Amino acid sequence: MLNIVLFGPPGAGKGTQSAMLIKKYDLVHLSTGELLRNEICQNTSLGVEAKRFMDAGQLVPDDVVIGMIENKLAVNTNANGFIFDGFPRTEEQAKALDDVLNPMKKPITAMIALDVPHYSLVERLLKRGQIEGRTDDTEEVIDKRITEYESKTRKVARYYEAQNKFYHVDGIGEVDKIFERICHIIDARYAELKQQQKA
Ligand code: B4P
Repeated sequence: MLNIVLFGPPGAGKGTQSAMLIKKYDLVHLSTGELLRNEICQNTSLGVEAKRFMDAGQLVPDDVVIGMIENKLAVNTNANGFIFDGFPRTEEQAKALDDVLNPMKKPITAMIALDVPHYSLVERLLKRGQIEGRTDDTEEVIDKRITEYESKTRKVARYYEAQNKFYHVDGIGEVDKIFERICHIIDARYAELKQQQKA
């Protein structure tokens, strides 16, 4: 089973790469951003609450996001594995994820971070804002989202580093090239785990 956490600041390309990875490895895509936007579209009470935070560039409270992920894991018990896109974004979320996966003997395989400099993030997100009209892709909100990432999310990498599961790739360049870099890490990690199982 492959359980991959795709990590990086807003606009790093997590969603873009996840869409390709789920096809290649036959995994289930769990994007908390997408799940939250679906709730907003359907005007649910969860969506109304989440929108306030998202439009302010803030993280949605942990209990809301953790509950959503637990529900999705519970209805996908036969999956080959998952791509966690945009989750976990806090240490509490990372611990909650381990608390669900470890007892099932389906631990996180690797966290792969996409390294993208600040100016490229802003450029990409402003461009997406013009094309898709996402209300959180405005200059002011993008700044807040990146600040929120630096203060609350970046440290999640250390959580996986402590478990020897942290990897990172250059997230600049053609989408296909970045995809190759990520696949290289996943394939090597998978082979390593297979060796360990045999030993
Ligand atoms: P997300 O939906 O996760 O959005 P994201 O971080 O902006 O995007 P991502 O990194 O996936 O970038 P993408 O591939 O789209 O989060 C939105 C909000 O939801 C958060 O701010 C927060 O409020 C809330 N939220 C979500 N999860 C949460 C959690 N766990 N806890 C609390 N709150 C949570 O790429 C961006 C753009 O770059 C695209 O237009 C793409 O086409 C372009 N691009 C991608 N790769 C490129 C490349 N190689 N070169 C050039 N452009 C590229």
